[in-house]
Amino acid sequence: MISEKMTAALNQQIVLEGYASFLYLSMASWCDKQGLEGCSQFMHRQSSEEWEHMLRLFRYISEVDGHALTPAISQPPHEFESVQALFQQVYEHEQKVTNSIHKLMHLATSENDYATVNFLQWYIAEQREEENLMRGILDKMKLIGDGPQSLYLIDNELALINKAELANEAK
Ligand code: OFO
Repeated sequence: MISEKMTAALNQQIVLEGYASFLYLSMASWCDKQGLEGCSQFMHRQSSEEWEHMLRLFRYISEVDGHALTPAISQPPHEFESVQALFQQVYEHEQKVTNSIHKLMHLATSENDYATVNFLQWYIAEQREEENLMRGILDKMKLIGDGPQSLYLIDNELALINKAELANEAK
């Protein structure tokens, strides 16, 4: 059976994943208002992914006889300085999630909770992929620059990345 300390820490992670889902949903809406359809679709997909990450934790806690708690999710910001600043914020949020997953892994290891260690491996791989994806997007934005056509090019680029991600998920 899972310890109370481990359960509480996993419930905290539920809050973080739920917040990520709401934050990305808010970003999708902002992008949509700017006419950035590709970016909006990308953020909608990211938001759904985060929701699934939250549910995965929820189901796991129940499976190991803990008590999964429905999180209180604070309202994310609705305004963003620019599309570049928005993606920088996504990257930073993903880094925060990665740190949190690493702390969970540390706790699970110190408690010899091998079931949770095994469960968390998936999140470690996922975070590595997510950080890599966001870094790639930020690098592309730097290459495109912020000239007059940049928003159009960035949006097209994000639509392509989104398409590739959807194809990956379908595999
Ligand atoms: Fe679930 O936080 Fe990223 O992927």
